[in-house]
Amino acid sequence: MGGQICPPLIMENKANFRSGFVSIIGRPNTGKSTLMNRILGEDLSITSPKPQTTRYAIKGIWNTLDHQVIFIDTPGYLKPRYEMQERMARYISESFKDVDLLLFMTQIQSFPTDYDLEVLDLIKNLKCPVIAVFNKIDLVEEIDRDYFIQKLPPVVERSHFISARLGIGIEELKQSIIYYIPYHEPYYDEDQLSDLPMRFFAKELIREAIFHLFEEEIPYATAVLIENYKETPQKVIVDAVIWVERQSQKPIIIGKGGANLKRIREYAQTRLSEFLDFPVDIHLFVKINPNWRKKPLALKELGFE
Ligand SMILES: Nc1nc2c(ncn2[C@@H]2O[C@H](COP(=O)(O)OP(=O)(O)OP(=O)(O)O)[C@@H](O)[C@H]2O)c(=O)[nH]1
Ligand SMILES: [Mg+2]
Repeated sequence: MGGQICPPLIMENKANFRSGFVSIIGRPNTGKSTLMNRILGEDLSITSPKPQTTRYAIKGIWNTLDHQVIFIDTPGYLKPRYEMQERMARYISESFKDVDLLLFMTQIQSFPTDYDLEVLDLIKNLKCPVIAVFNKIDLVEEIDRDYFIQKLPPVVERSHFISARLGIGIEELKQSIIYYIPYHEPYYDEDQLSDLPMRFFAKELIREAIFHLFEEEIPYATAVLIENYKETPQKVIVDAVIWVERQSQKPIIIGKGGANLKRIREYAQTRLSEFLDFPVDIHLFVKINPNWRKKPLALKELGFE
């Protein structure tokens, strides 16, 4: 291992190959993760109707014979209120660096909000090209495209009007994205969908279950840690701990006779085994970690450096 993998013949064939990085940014809940999943054709990044579903910058890799585009799906930008949000904000600005293209994502039915304007202000002096993506066009009757386009700063080179959920306008957007990707050999293995390990997806699917099954504060007050991820010939075994912030949240997560915990487990188990195409057993434990969102050590354990 560790030697040169590509023989020269393959490199020659790849003279016209394009590869590069695209960051998707925008306020929470506009459909960034839905768009990335739509382009990849896989539910890689978790989505939910609640804002701030994505907590980490998630790389998704779109491979074809001619190109490899690495998307960075970022958490929706919010003003930092907690230590965690501050780290998320840092993540987002990190994700602007060294990308070949930025997708500024918003939703058409409420553009521009103050958040949109803040994000646009953040990127107005960037060196890399920016495409504006107006999502959720399925929710409006008519679109006066010029009205929206004239509100964008000059750094935005193109605009697309799409529905990530219904798959409208996606082909044209893909073409625009490729236009900005430079000629370069692939950065990752071409059969790879992400740079993240499987235990990360296990964790994210448990979080997605919590986002879908609980209202209000609970999804934001919980974190998931994978303590053990084991692949056996028969199945994958995952032991995960769900952190809650307060004593009172523990019975809510567990539910009557363990009913809620069972629903989380079944949801995540089904999704993960679909994703892996392999049987999965998930075991869940609930622990109280008071105010973990404000604790640097706890956040470090969750992977927020
Ligand atoms: N009607 C409609 N809903 C959409 C569309 N795209 C996404 N959604 C919904 O919008 C909600 C938010 O989508 P996400 O993809 O999680 O949004 P996000 O921008 O990644 O959100 P954060 O990770 O919280 O920043 C989900 O309920 C999606 O199903 C669309 O084109 N039309
Ligand atoms: Mg997201």
